Amino acid sequence: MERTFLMIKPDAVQRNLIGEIISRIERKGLKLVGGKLMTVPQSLAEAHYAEHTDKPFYKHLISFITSAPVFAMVVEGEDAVHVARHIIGKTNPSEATPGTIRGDLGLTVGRNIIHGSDSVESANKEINLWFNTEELSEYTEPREPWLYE
Ligand code: DAT
Ligand code: MG
Repeated sequence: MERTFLMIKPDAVQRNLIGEIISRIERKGLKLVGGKLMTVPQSLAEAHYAEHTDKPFYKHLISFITSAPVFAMVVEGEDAVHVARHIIGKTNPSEATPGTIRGDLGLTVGRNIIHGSDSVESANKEINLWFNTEELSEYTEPREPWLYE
């Protein structure tokens, strides 16, 4: 089983879309193993988006992500990193396919609803950055035999 890091961004929290988004993740079959509403400290925002330091949108990105609470999550499932990115959709919501989270709920790249780790390597890094091990739960769901062969 694979784990990935997801973060519902301030725009979606302010638009009361937490329930809608978690519902999609649950219905897909991914298992929530950690979740918390939090205001992101500057240092965490900078560490999380370190790869984008040199981008022209970096400053806006940091001020946006620290502007209001986010809902951070760890989800688990077969191929979870890829599956989550797939249901999230393309970075720019205006190009994201309808049916995806960004395609259905977003309009612009600077307000694109949710973050999802882009590889197993970054998922592991991001999970460690955002969560302590005691904040993550290991448990079995009764639906599992109906999700996996
Ligand atoms: P993703 O979030 O799909 O992994 P990314 O890692 O390339 O996309 O960029 C991180 C975030 O930065 C993205 O979710 C929104 C913002 N961003 C990316 N490209 C942008 C652009 N051209 N203008 C404004 N913001 C941008
Ligand atoms: Mg990214």
